[in-house]
Amino acid sequence: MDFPSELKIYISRVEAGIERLLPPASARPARLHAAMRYSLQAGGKRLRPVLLLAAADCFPPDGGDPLPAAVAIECLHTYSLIHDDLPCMDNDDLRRGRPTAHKAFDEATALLAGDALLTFAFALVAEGFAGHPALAHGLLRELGDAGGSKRLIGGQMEDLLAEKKADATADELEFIHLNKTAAMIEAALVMGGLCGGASKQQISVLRAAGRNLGLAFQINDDILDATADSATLGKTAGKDAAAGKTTYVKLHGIEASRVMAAKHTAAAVSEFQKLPGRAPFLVALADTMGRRSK
Ligand code: GRG
Repeated sequence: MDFPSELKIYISRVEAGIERLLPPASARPARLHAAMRYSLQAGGKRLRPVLLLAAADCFPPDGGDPLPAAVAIECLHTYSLIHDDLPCMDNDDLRRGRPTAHKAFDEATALLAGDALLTFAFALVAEGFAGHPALAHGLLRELGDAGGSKRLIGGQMEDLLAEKKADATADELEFIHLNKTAAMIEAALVMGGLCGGASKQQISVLRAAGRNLGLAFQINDDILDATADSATLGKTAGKDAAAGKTTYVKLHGIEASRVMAAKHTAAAVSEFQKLPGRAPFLVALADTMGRRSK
């Protein structure tokens, strides 16, 4: 398997899906649609939609196209980034190598663009899977749960609360990252499995893989925040230490954090290998993510 070429093909499918499925920038109100496209088309690794498409591809094709679900999860993820960057949250100026949405537009437009991407994600799944109501139901439930008050938004809430404390515990940190980061990665894999008609047991495998991949991803994110520069990351580096934030690096140090990330990556790989065909692309993606530099 030629991993870089396959990855490129998946990313192209996602980019084309975004271009085709999002309302045009000229749709009224043009400023809102331009802001949605600005953030969504700024690049980004497209990790979650690629995971979704690749998970679906582990199963025999059943005629349904998972692309609307892949674009939907990227819309929801992008909304969370836009809102996270707002002055009332992380107050950041740089995202995906460009000025953040509220810098390029204004705060109110950025807030609304985030809201619109969030609701659009659900509309896209409802529309894209209208011919498969049971699948649409499963996908919407997964997206709603992962993006909801107990997971993504709950993780963000606890993250904000933890910032006010001198030191968060390892348990609190794990709660934050299992929800703020791992929930959407897990949902991407599970939604892909649902599109591919995975069994309950295969869905559990995808969930376990997503949990481990999500934790590995976050630990690597903490390591990169402490070791890489803003130009490489396309977002402000060194923010965690500057804010005195509790991270894996602060709690455990760089070397122990690297070991933990490698352990979670290996656990994700061993879950992927339980899937039909041993999921070589997902295995390679997990390994590559474990060595990522941005
Ligand atoms: C505002 C509800 C709400 C949630 C915000 C996404 C988020 C939660 C916060 C951003 C800060 C952060 C470190 C989140 C953890 C998840 C994470 C590392 C997101 C960035 O994902 P990447 O690296 O970004 O996949 P790209 O730009 O490549 O898509």
